[in-house]
Amino acid sequence: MKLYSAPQAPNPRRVLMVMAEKGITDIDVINVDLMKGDNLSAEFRARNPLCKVPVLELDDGTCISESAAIICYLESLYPQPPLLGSMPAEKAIIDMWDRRLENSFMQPVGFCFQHGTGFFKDRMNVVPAWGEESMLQAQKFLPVLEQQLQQHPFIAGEHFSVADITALCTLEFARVIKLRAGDEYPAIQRWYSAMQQRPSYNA
Ligand SMILES: N[C@@H](CCC(=O)N[C@@H](CS)C(=O)NCC(=O)O)C(=O)O
Repeated sequence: MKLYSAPQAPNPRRVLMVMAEKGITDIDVINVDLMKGDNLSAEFRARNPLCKVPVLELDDGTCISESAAIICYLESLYPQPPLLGSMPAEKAIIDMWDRRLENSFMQPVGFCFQHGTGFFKDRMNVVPAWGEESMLQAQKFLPVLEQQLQQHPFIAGEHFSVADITALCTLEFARVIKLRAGDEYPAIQRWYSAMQQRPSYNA
């Protein structure tokens, strides 16, 4: 299998961290140059019509995009350690947090980056006011995360899960928009220190 990835991009990093947590070493990682627009080529578009990384290409040529879908596939192939939960309620709570993180944190951080910096202005309409609004939306999520982490060691509860990976990749990427969880968020800081100790942190 091949994983089309990009250095420093938060969504491919989610998949790379899952691979590291599960000890998956038999997937070739191919870096795509997003800045040069290699993901906009006809060849890449055939793998993902939305022209985004990550994409997992199976040995028969089937292409799976969307980080959550790729992670779900990897969890089926490599069930240990479980990152999507084992019991029905646990699975649902992990999925709930992962969706909250994608919709209410990663997406506004991404919009703020795109509309605030104009990084991809060659391929989209940049609306600076939308960037500002997205920053406010992303900021609103930090107290939600803080409250959850005051009550639990990990985002979805008592165990490390894919939700921690999505949160970490988003929080670190949020530096580009100068959004940080400062001293007013002690539980997030405690959790973040623990995340940095995991071997997958450097994936
Ligand atoms: N919903 C997708 C989002 C993928 C995405 O936005 N990827 C970014 C990198 S993190 C990308 O490929 N950007 C390149 C571009 O927009 O041209 C997922 O979960 O994988």
